[in-house]
Amino acid sequence: MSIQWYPGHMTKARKAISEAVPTCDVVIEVLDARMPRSSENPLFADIRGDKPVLKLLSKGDLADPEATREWIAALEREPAKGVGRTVAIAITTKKNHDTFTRVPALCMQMATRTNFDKRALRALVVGIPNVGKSTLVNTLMGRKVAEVGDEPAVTKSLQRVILKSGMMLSDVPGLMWPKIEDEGASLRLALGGAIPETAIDFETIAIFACRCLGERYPDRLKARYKLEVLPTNPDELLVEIGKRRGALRAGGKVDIHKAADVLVHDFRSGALGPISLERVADFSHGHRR
Ligand SMILES: Nc1nc2c(ncn2[C@@H]2O[C@H](COP(=O)(O)OP(=O)(O)OP(=O)(O)O)[C@@H](O)[C@H]2O)c(=O)[nH]1
Ligand SMILES: [Mg+2]
Repeated sequence: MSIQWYPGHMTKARKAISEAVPTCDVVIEVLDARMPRSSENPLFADIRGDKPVLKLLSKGDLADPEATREWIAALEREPAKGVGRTVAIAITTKKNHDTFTRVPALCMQMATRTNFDKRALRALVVGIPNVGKSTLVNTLMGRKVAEVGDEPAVTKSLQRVILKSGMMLSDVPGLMWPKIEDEGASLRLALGGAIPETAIDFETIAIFACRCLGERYPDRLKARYKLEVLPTNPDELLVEIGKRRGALRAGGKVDIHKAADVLVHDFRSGALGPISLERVADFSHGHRR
């Protein structure tokens, strides 16, 4: 299964991003801390060329802290294309003050342009849809200037803002790539909320969640849904979750769509606790899940 979801505004966004890169000092690439690898759009490496890149693992509160530490170390080990090195940090709206102070300071350190007032540097915020780019721009501005929403493709065009410090930030629409070939990556992105329900069926996402979380975080599922034994079959697990959470149709039969809704929303909201769908080790030694 591969996913094709590339709405028209993304073609325009890709062009706008490519045009904005030459005049920016730093590219801030926002990744989803729960799935840093799948949320890394392969187009960005080409588009940004050799501009310094600050990788922000967003939604840090929703990810497993140990996995996030491993990812930061792994991302920082990756060779940078241009001058300097790749810098990665985790951010979360639970610690806005940290983001507010650390991100501009890192951008200033990373900028390579000489003979200019570093307070006036220009940063371009890129990333996949729904990863938290506009939220970041609002945090750095200290007030709401960009539309934010819990669904992909909220931002439809490039928006420039100037921080109090003089730094210019560009918020851009989330960008996907035309065809996501990797099935696991597609499902993780959909579970995380980067791909809309219109492009991938909710039940497929929930069955994937049952399989993936059943393997990685069985105790969380047991605790949340008060299950003593976890069915190993993902379809059966979803039925059990439906029963436990009262996702029933008239007559008492489990409503699978409602059960899927419960599980996916529990994951996205953090009700299952901090969860990482990808670990660095999954991608080493030629092992890819
Ligand atoms: N739990 C949690 N949610 C976050 C965090 N940052 C952003 N969000 C939520 O993620 C959702 C998407 O945020 P946006 O800032 O609109 O994402 P975006 O990357 O601009 O999305 P597009 O414009 O669609 O590309 C919103 O519901 C935010 O509240 C975070 O650190 N923690
Ligand atoms: Mg946005």
